[in-house]
Amino acid sequence: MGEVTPIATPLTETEVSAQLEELGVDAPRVGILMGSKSDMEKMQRAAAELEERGILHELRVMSAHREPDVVAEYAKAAQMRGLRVIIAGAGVSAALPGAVAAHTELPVIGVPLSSRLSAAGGLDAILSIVQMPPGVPVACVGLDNARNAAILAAQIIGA
Ligand code: RP5
Repeated sequence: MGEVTPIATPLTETEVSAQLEELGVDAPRVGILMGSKSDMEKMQRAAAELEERGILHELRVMSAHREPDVVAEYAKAAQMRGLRVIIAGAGVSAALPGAVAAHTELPVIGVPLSSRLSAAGGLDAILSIVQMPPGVPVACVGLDNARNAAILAAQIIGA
C-alpha cells in the first residue's frame, strides 16, 4: 500500500484574490495595453486617471496582429501577476481587447481609438470591439475615451 497524499481543497476565487493581494503589495492592478506607440497619447489619459486615484497600473504596447504571441502570453499571465482589470485600446481593425479576452477571465475594457487610418471616423474600431461573439465579452467605452475606461476599471475593482 502506497502513502495516501491528502488532496488540497481548491481555493475560492475570493481566496485566490486575497492571496494575490498579500503577495504583491506593489503589483499593478490594472494593465493598460495599446496596439501601437501611436496610441500612447490617448491611452495615457487612462494612466493619469488611475494615478490620480492611487491605483497601481502598467502601460504596455503590443499588437494583436503584429505580436499575437506576446498578447496571448500577457493575457494568460495577467491574473496570476495580480492584475484585476485590463484596459486595451486599439484603432482600425481593433482586435486587441478581444484577443486579450480570449486568454483571460479578467474583465477587459476596450477603448476604440481614432487614428490617421480610421474608416468612418473610428466606427471601424468601435464595431471591432463591440461585436464580440457570445461568451467572450469585452466592455467598450466611447471613442478615444480612455479616461472612462480607467473610471470603469476603478469601479470594477472597488477602489
Ligand atoms: C492599430 O492601428 C493601432 O492600435 C493604431 O491605432 C493603428 C495605427 O497603428 P500604427 O500604424 O500607428 O502603428 O493597430
